Amino acid sequence: TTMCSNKRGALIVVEGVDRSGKSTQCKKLVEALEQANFPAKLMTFPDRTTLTGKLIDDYLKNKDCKLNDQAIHLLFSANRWENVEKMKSLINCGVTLVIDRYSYSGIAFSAVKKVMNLDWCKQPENGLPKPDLVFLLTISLEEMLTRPGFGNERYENMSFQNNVANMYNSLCSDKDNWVKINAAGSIEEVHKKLVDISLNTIREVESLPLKSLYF
Ligand code: ADP
Ligand code: 2DT
Ligand code: MG
Repeated sequence: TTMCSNKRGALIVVEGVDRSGKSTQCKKLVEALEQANFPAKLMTFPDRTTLTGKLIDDYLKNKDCKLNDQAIHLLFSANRWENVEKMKSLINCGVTLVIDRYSYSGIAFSAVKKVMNLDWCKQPENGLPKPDLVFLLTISLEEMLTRPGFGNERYENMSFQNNVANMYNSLCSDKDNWVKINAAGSIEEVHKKLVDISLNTIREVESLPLKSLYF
């Protein structure tokens, strides 16, 4: 086994609707943490590079792909499960993972379809590494429309995103490891908040065991 740091890294997730700034902020957060001498790595879900990720990519791009709502839900979850060993070994070696979308995207995007109930959507996520901190970037749909527009992927439309925003809010309620951030501020304003809160969490959890997610 490889020798690694006695302090573990934190598992930090960034969630939010389309164009709330997740990808921009995740990248800047990793850079800032590394600058501050905290090893950090960016991860993104879906991880489109793996076998399940390629199926998911086809699905999101509306390619000829016959996956039903249940099957794609489980593939998104499998796409996280196949990364668990990698995630745990990085965290246990002291690397903070900053993750662009995680189980909450999985639950929210599937549950709003009203095909499977919320509880069904949560089940495959049980047992995954539990985030120490979840940032929910909030933005009004009007503000979101001022940013560069929807692409051609599935789910990129206003009514779907509005339902997802409501679902995120209900997933967030009374969870102490969630922090809502007003994402309408400038990129730098939002970034400063994320860095401050992340550094506190990294210090808080460095000697605590990584938990598992249970809904
Ligand atoms: P997401 O990953 O949540 O979809 P992105 O980080 O890709 O969002 O940002 C979407 C677009 O909005 C990009 O063009 C980005 O440059 C811009 N953007 C991100 N954050 C802000 C901000 N705070 N203010 C204005 N524009 C922003
Ligand atoms: P972006 O690459 O723009 O983030 O879009 N999604 C994501 C799900 O439906 N389930 C999931 O488990 C995850 C992680 C959200 C990715 C799209 O995939 C959706 C938008
Ligand atoms: Mg993004």
